[in-house]
Amino acid sequence: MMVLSLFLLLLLSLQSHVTAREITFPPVAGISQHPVVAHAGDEPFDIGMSSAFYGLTTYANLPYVHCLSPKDEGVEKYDIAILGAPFDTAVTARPGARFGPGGIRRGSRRISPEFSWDIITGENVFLDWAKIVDCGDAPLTWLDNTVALKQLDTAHETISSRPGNSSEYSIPRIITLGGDHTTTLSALRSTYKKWGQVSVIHFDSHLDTWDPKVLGGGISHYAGVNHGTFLHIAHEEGLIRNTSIHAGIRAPMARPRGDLRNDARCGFEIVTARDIDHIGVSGIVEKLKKRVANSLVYISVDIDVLDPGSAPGTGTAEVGGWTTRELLTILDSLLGLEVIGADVVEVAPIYDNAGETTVLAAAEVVRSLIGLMVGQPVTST
Ligand SMILES: *[C@@H]1O[C@H](CO)[C@@H](O)[C@H](O)[C@H]1NC(C)=O
Ligand SMILES: *[C@@H]1O[C@H](CO)[C@@H](O)[C@H](O)[C@H]1NC(C)=O
Ligand SMILES: [Mn+2]
Repeated sequence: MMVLSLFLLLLLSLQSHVTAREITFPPVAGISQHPVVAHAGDEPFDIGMSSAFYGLTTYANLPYVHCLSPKDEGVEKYDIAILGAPFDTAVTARPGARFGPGGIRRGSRRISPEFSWDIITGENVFLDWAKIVDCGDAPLTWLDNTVALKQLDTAHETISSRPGNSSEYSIPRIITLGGDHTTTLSALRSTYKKWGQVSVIHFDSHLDTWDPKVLGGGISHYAGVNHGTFLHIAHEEGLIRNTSIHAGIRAPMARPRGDLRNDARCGFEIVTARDIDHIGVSGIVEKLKKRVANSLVYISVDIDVLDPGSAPGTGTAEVGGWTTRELLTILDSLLGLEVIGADVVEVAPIYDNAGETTVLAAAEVVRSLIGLMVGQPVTST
């Protein structure tokens, strides 16, 4: 009898514990506006952060939208679209960036839109006026680079041809998660169709304006289209303005004068990695802003602009680069530029470390790029 009543008492206390913490799940993965709510007695409270590990992995737990659907009906509207470009068959050093989009999303898992008020600016880029979604990855073949780039051209065009959610944008902006740097060529082809020529701010340790004759093209035309020549090709195709600029350059050249002559011909000025030691972050920001003043801007961030200590997970690492903090301050200081497209490329998680240093950095760079897009005064469509 004694044992039985003890048992009943235990059962009763367990039961009351369960009813005191009734948990409801958000109706969709991607938590914006759908926090996980628990009830302690009569008081509901928002568990909030716990939902960062809920459902499938999208960038910063943003909602997934099937932006590449061939139909318009049923596709949710958006203002800023995250698009993965899993492509790495046009690299000159180590491959692996086809896993970059997945890596960057994994690096962003902890970010939850509700818990993203910036301690410096007081803003929350996710809960501003723009509707931001993750479109998943574009389907790209790994067997034929020409076909893969055409697939990516089509993906960019499809996504930017849908109407914006807000009246601020009639053309949605895309932030591409690379993928090797060749993928930027597709993005620039698509921005050219929508906006005409844009100025490029190109964060990289390498010039990437190599003449295909110098880098790969001696083999075949096909081989000449690669992650070290795409800016040369973008210039030849008339996609970019001659007011473009590199930032963070330090890698060796193939020819002492020819490479630089060709780089200037392609419309670029150069800020080297070591300039930061002489003119500081603010001097660099000033140069970048001055160069692209009064034009639409595309920002391309090759993660190898960072020092390998800050981003080991990349194919063509070069020592002597910037720290993550320096890059983020430079990016955030570009607020006010009219950024119509952006990317973070060359993230190769297989060379990353157990602490996921590179993908965490890349995820934060994406957040800065979103900040530039939502924070700017919009003067064009
Ligand atoms: C998207 O558009 C709808 C309808 O205009 C609006 O109610 C909603 O607030 C917008 N979403 C965001 C996140 O701006
Ligand atoms: C860009 O090209 C225009 C016209 O082709 C020229 O007038 C201008 O000086 C060039 N700007 C730079 C920075 O090279
Ligand atoms: Mn590059």
